[in-house]
Amino acid sequence: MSVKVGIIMGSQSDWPTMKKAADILDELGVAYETKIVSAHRTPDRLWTYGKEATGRGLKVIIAGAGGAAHLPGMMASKTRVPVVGVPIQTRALSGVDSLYSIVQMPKGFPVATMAIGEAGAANAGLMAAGILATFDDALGERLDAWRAALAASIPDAPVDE
Ligand code: RP5
Repeated sequence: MSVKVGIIMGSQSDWPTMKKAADILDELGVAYETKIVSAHRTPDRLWTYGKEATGRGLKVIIAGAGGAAHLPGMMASKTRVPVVGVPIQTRALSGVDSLYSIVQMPKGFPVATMAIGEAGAANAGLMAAGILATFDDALGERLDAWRAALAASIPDAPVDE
């Protein structure tokens, strides 16, 4: 199975959040790779990753970063592969800093920005799967089944706990 999704993050400390994207892709049988790529600490690694992304067959890049979170936007500037951004929840500003850093891209270089934190990371996995499912019917069926199972798990009415 060739790797079509790259999950990149600015730091090892982002992995517990970004693992939620990987978990979804595991559930849906989507091959992915993981890599630490920091806009500030390893800019050359960022440049090389972006430059080679299309040639290596990547179809979606999920990029998570926190604080001055320039990784998703810089990656979007370097490759036409769609970038899904995940704002990491930070201690100082609860991830609002990450969100604003990622979402406010100038016209021309979009980043599909998810919610702050683990829900955003999980949704990034689902977003990547949805994109791949536009040209992979079998994956589309697995994604439909995943969504149906989630809907079926929601009770009709609340109960006293
Ligand atoms: C960002 O700085 C990373 O994405 C991470 O969210 C944040 C803090 O990194 P560490 O100091 O924990 O390595 O570049």
